[in-house]
Amino acid sequence: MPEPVKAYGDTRDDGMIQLSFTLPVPAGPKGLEAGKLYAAKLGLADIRVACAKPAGARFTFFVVYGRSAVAVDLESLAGVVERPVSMSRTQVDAYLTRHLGRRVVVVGAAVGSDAHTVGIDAVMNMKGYAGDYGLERYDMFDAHNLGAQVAAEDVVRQAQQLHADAILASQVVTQKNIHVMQLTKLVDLIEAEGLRERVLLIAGGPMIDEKLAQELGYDAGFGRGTLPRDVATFIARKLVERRGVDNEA
Ligand code: B12
Repeated sequence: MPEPVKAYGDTRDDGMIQLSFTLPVPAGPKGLEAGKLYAAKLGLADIRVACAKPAGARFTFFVVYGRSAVAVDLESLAGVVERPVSMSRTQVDAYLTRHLGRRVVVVGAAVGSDAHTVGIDAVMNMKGYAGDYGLERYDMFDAHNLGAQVAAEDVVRQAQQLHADAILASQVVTQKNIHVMQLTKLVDLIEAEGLRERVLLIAGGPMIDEKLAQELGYDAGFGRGTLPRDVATFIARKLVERRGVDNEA
């Protein structure tokens, strides 16, 4: 049985971690002790303060190094889905050409009130993100980026008109659970229109993860740091897998 996992600083399992925080106390000897005490109450031992700098007149910013006894049991994460390594753009194009034999239609938007375009653009636009080209650049994707603040009804209408294989819904703002409401509205509409079995439904945004996406009835959720190739690979594999099932049926 695998050993529980602890943080690694200098030697394996030493539990050393570094964290930063700000306290509403002026920088100075009392502020420094307040920072150490705070770190101790968080459960750290062998505390060393690497930085205790004023952040304005009444606040102190701390960087603290210390030992944590906390360990994580990987066995408890058995239900978490590991995604296989993503294919490159050329590999995805070749895979789709070979196994699907047609272009994949994708419709994406920042849905509802969300005005943040950068995330959905990063995945879909030609230039892509972090050196990874977006879906528009793939030969085998027909990508339609509808932009931001697109009503769920319009996303569904476009998806129907274009016979979309996949819908990409971006949600960046999570205040008052607005993302949950907007993603739920979209999935409800798709189900009401009888489209759910026909489209892959993918949610994304910095606070979105696989667990939340699945709970809301989506096929996948992609969070911070997602590359276009991750999304392209998921869509390609899933569509080919579904086609295999259809052919067998
Ligand atoms: C730029 C920005 C804006 C710009 C947006 C301009 C634009 N055209 O997009 C403007 C000024 C308009 C703006 C407005 C607001 N913003 Co703003 N904004 C930001 C900021 C600084 C950067 C966001 C960004 O571009 N990130 C870069 C992209 C590449 O990252 P990403 O979105 O995470 O996308 C990646 C992944 O998440 C994923 N992904 C994202 N979407 C999707 C979709 C799919 C399908 C997939 C597969 C993957 C995927 O892939 C991407 C690439 O890896 C963030 C703070 C921050 N540093 O993150 C705040 C932030 C997102 N904004 C915030 C807020 C609160 C607002 C406002 C509500 C402020 C206000 N009170 O008016 C408004 C919202 C207006 C609205 N109706 O939505 C908060 C959100 C807090 C929360 N969780 O609710 C943040 C976090 C700032 C903060 N710390 O408070 N904002």
